[in-house]
Amino acid sequence: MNRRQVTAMLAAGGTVVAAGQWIARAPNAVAGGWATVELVNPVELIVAGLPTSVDMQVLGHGVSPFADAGATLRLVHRESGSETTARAVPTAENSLIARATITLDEPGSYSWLASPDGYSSDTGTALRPFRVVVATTDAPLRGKGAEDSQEDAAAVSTHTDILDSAFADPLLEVAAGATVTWTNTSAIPHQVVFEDLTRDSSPLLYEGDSFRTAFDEPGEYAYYCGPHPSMTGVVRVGDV
Ligand SMILES: [Cu+2]
Repeated sequence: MNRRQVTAMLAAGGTVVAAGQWIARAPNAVAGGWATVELVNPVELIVAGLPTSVDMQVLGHGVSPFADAGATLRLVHRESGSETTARAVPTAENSLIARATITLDEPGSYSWLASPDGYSSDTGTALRPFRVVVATTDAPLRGKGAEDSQEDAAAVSTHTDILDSAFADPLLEVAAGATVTWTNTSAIPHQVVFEDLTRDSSPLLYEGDSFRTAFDEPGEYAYYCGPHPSMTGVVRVGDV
């Protein structure tokens, strides 16, 4: 199956072939279209054990806020893989803001997925990871650039595009240590969300935006587009 056929199939139905398998996804039900979740304020640090309110908006087609829309949040502690769930609910009738109160006791780094109402709880918009810290700690926080500095300049890098309704290379085979860069060449916002939430997902990528990440460990890394979960792909890492 070539790219054009995949694109046509997506337009017709909402299943896509990835790594030789047919994968069915729940349809997006928010007002019959697709939706993303955007935080009103970024979350960088949360203090362990302290209930923290987080405000967000559910955006139709990545743009228009829905009134009275909520979201289910899945928070994954990246070091242990343990999961916590929370609900974001509208702050008032006709409110464009949904608020969640989350309490996390385990310090460390967290990935989180916000699934707008109507999305299955295992798909949704991946939000930027944040850290949970103990209030009394003297330990310096790990700097934001730590991951960049570990990058091996000699590692192979691969580039691929995101099209209107498909990943241009749904199966990418790379050597261990390679860096993959996705660029959204479409006017439609897309996202690269790994099914393994302990991995970094991209923010929402607008036209021309790129996201890159390194794959050090051999294996198969399945991903999908947050707003359009029927768009899927796999990065196969190993000796190829
Ligand atoms: Cu998309």
